[in-house]
Amino acid sequence: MANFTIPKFQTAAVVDHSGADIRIDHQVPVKSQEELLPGECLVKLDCSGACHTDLHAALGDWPLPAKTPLIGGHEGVGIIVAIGNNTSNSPVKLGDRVGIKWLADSCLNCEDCRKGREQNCSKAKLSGFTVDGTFQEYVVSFVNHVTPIPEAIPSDEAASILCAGVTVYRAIKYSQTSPGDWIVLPGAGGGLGHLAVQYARVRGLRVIAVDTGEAKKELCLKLGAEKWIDFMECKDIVSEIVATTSGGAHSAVVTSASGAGYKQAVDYLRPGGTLMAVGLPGKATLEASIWFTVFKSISILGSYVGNRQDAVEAINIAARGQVKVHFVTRPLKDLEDVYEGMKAGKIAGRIILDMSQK
Ligand code: 8ID
Ligand code: ZN
Repeated sequence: MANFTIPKFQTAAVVDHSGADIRIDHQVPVKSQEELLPGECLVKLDCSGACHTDLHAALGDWPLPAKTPLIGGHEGVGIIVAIGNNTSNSPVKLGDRVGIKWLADSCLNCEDCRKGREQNCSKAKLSGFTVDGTFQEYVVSFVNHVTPIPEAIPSDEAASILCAGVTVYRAIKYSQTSPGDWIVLPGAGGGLGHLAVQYARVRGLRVIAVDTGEAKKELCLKLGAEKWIDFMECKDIVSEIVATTSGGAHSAVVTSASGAGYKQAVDYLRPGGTLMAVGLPGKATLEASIWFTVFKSISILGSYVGNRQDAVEAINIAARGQVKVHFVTRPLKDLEDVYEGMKAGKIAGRIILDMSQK
């Protein structure tokens, strides 16, 4: 059996209270093997993606508060170096390379879990929100929910599939679309959005990417979007989409981090169209004409990360090379600066934090 040396202390990026700057702490305790509870595993992380959700958690701008002090992060990949004593029927073993997702754990026995909506389990533990996440060298996670990473995909390429990828994969899966249909992606140049462009193409959908700036435009068109709309420049997004799609899009998957991305979605969908709400602005409300929602038979659905099966499906598509995360690698200590870039909307694709560069 593999034997790993586990240090007593490690480096982590800590948020002391909501709205505080990131503090890099080199003396954060690491749980020893004996301290792990049954079902828990310790993962030595190679890297972690930085999701806009981590920024919401650090700012405390959601209706639900995160734990504090908080170690954020929920797109981690690493090796299992310890498993709690008395863990039974573990689907993973020491030395396995696994991914850590937003949904760190769920009970697997309640109605939500049994129906495959594990993310809605009332006992769910959330990485980087209700339990410490992947912005540290060693994270405690749970054997039943970590995702085995196929050999074909390197850790840095796999990381953002674990939140951004899974989330948009599932949203598109339930978007009630068929090959050849039009899908609008507000937020297309961001972390979730640029993967949505690719998962949509894998399903044979025709993509209208909505976002802003040259870098995001170039990225979206390179990834297979058929049409680009800059939301800062376009005067009439509804007419533009209705004209391009000869009568309205079949679906919109909104991954914008602001409420503005949701505006007009019901207006540019064709009858029978589906709005998938994914982006999570904390205080915005969805304004839609009830009359036209009914008259056009529009579906409005919330889509929240994915279950274990969605994760396996999303990572397998990426491991086959059909979807690729566009990313820049930075050291963990740059996290505060990464958040500044995210606030300013300057990041096309994702930033991956390399845990070996402290
Ligand atoms: O399970 C879920 N539903 C889930 C999972 C993971 C993340 C939801 N999220 C949420 C995040 O909490 C965040 O609110 O999805 C949102 C997007 O996360 P992200 O992709 O990690 O954020 P980003 O990389 O900053 O991308 C957001 C993009 O939205 C664009 C920005 O320019 C950026 O490229 N955008 C904005 I802000 N306003 C827009 C608008 N009006 C817009 N694009 C089009 N129209
Ligand atoms: Zn996320």
